[in-house]
Amino acid sequence: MSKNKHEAIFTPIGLNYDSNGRVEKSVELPPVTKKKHKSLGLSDDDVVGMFRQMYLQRRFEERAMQMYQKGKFGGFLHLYIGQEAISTGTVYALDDRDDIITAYRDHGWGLVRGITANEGMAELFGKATGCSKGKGGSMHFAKAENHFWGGHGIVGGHIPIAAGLAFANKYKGNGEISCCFFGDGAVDQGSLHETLNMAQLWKLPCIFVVENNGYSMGTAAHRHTVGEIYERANGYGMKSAMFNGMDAFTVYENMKKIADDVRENSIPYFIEIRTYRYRGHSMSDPQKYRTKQELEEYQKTDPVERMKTYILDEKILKEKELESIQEEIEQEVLESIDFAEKSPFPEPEELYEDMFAGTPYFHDR
Ligand SMILES: Cc1ncc(C[n+]2csc(CCOP(=O)(O)OP(=O)(O)O)c2C)c(N)n1
Ligand SMILES: [Mg+2]
Repeated sequence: MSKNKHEAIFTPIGLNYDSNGRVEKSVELPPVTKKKHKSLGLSDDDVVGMFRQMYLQRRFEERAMQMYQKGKFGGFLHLYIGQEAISTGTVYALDDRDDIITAYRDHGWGLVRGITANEGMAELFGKATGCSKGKGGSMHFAKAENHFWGGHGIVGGHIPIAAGLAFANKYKGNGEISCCFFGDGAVDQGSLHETLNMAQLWKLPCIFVVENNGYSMGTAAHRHTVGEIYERANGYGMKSAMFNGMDAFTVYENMKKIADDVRENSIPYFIEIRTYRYRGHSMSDPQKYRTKQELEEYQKTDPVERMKTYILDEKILKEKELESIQEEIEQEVLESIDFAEKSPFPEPEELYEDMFAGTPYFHDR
């Protein structure tokens, strides 16, 4: 049977090569900033701190993956590997008291917002010493005292909560803003559009950020959504931006400017940050929907390697010093595995604690 045009478009798998033999990519990355760290207002220490953070997120997840494969814990495990410049650049651009909320690809966000490797690994292992007392697992990292509100499993489900956080901040007049991260797979969920409408109507100081990593499970972004994602904002008269998420400086530069605007003028903002996830959607993904060549194309722009090269080129640290930081982080992660293994599971009674169901409203009826 001859293939017609439509069959080619709707092929269930296989983003291969286009007719010119080029690797067909699921998302196009815009250029990165040309500015150096000092002109962005970052000190040498900030740059080293950013590297530390990205490397911690990377090694934590690589080890978590090994532990999962060894059967040390079960459930889902969605890795953030490849996207670390977004969490890192953002947290450096925001104030520590600004609220952050994200979806289930949340380990990197938790770590950069102060969850320790111990607390994170213990949470994966389901132990009582975990950041959510072992009752949340991979998808529900949280640290409310650091204004990190999790870790949410329902696609688009946390977007209205971000508006609620922004509403609370505006109501209290505390000058804090909220920042909500979700995937390209969430952009057509009704919850996003209902929230954008209210956010614009009430001028809520909230930044809505799509981490467009090219895929929603196994479906490439350009096969599951029409038009340009950041242009969704136009329908609501909301300000928008789109930029490269494989470079921490680019994320920092843009997020800082946007956060200042949102804070100063109490307005919402809609952003698409383009990035790429190196690993499968979750651990059970055979990744038949993409080619090895496509993955390799993006790995050439790896955020961790890019930062390492920058630090050496700018002579911020010597190679030996960088290596010892890496070694330190490696140890921190290995120790977290030990900590998680030795920690106790929560007691059965703890199942009834930290529950939202205990409101008088439900009990009295
Ligand atoms: C409402 C809802 N529908 C479907 C799912 C199943 N599901 C889990 S993750 C996912 C894909 C989301 O992709 P994206 O938003 O791009 O995030 P990414 O995994 O790329 O970070 C889907 C469909 C879900 N969790 N919630
Ligand atoms: Mg995605």
